[in-house]
Amino acid sequence: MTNTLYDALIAPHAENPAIFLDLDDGTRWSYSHYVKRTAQLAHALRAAGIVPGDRIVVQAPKLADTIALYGAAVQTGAIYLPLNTAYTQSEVRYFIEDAAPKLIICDPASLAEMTALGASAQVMTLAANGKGTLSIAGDGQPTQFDTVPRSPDDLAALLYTSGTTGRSKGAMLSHKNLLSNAITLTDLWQITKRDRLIHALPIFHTHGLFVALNTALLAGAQVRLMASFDAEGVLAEMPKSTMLMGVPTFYTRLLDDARLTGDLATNMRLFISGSAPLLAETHTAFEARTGHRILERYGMTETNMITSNPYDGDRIAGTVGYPLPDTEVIITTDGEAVKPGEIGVIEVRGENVFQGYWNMPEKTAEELRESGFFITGDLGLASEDGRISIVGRQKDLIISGGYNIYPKEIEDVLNDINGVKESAVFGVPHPDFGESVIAAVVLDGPTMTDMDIAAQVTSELARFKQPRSYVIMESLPRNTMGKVQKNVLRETFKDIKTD
Ligand code: MLC
Ligand code: AMP
Repeated sequence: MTNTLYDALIAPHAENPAIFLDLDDGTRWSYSHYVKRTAQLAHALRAAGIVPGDRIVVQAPKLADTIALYGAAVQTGAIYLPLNTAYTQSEVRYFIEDAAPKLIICDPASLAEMTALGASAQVMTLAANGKGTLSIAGDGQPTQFDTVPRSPDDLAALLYTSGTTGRSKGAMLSHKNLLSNAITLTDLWQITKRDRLIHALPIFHTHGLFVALNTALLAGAQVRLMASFDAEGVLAEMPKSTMLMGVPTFYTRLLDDARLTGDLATNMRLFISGSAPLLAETHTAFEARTGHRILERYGMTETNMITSNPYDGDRIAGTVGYPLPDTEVIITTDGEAVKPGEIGVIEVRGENVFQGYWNMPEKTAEELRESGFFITGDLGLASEDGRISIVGRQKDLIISGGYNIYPKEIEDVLNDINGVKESAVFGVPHPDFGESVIAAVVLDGPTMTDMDIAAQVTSELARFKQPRSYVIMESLPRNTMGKVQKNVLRETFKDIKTD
């Protein structure tokens, strides 16, 4: 009996004494300890009634136990559903209603509201100090668990990604989707047990959860698990580490710190950037300062990683490199492949591509072709030798500090405010976050200020989605078809002050 992910990522470490997790408080978890703790939490999940296929919603701090919980979900055959810790109650309600989880794990501070939202779901807690009812339920349990068999096509995770319609879609990721990508990346980036990864990303998204942790587990690498990114902490870890995975904001913030030098980074082997476009100037400045050329790669929640610049060979600023081995990329217009050098939509096919959207067969059919190609909504071109550059997005999307923000979701919230007639949300360049969210608002009456609007948005939207500036307009610019011209708004307000 096999369990695709567990057998490859976790089981081999049962007797491995090497350090897996090196935590902020100086605590270190060996790989074998991780395997044991995963088994204890698997018993806790089973005691909570979890059976294969059940969804477990996790909105929990970044802890070793959270990573053991991920392992325990895999080991019990459950579907792991992590949520951004910044989401408001109103945002979380949707995910819980849509995914109908059997169990919710949350911070004790959210216990009452999660219990109210959770309907029939059980709720357990995991606090930033590691305490909570989940930990207690795991303590004292046996350190071995009969792993539940799971085949390559069974689901391992459900990751929600916002959509252009304003409704988030749950991307169904199978054991095979996750494992195939981890194997490819570990091999391509030459990750081994000699590596020590500085892990400063959140663990509720593909980047920090799968790209970083699945590859580390596969290779047996050490992970310096930092609760969150701070430039000073990352710089302090560099002399003892070999790899960093980050969003472009990590690199601009590191460059803002004079302590980043080539000497500090001599032990480092690889700096990887993704989740948002890395400006060529950041790439160049980073090389000038440290001697390291950042390796940029491109991916999506639905597809895991799609392309990567080469490990050996030219890492070219402004390009996202070549399709990963076993991953096909085509550039299309109206579904037809275009010639090298021509711009079109990036489509991708391979074992890494998800199984469809949870409960949304029509959305799945729109974006995932029967041929297996997934339509990313990113615009790009391929060079003669197959190197991909991303030149824009077909989808109306803002990426701020690596977080995706869909304007439609913000516009829906704004348009629901009494006194707001209509709105248009768009992104403008931002030196720290890459892009920043701006809202143009047309009022029904004269009495509202941007402060009034902002106050009403706060309880609805996570902070990172909230507009950083509002412009009150008489009317929105529209083309002859009546469509709001966001390009005009972006151009008009490109220099607007944001915090
Ligand atoms: C935090 N804030 C943000 C923000 N992150 N605002 C806009 N965009 C963001 N990305 C807000 C907070 O609410 C707060 O508001 C203020 O900024 C400071 O918060 P903080 O807690 O101090 O966070 P900060 O250090 O600023 O966080 C920035 C960051 C973080 C870049 C370190 O956002 C981050 O870790 N991003 C990584 C996202 C990620 O993992 N993406 C991968 C998606 S997977 P105020 O008002 O209180 O100041 C994917 C696929 C792929 O895309 O290819 O990888
Ligand atoms: P998500 O939906 O959070 O998984 O984000 C996926 C999106 O992030 C992609 O569709 C791209 O638009 C964007 N993205 C990821 N990596 C890169 C990159 N290296 N360069 C530009 N955009 C990227």
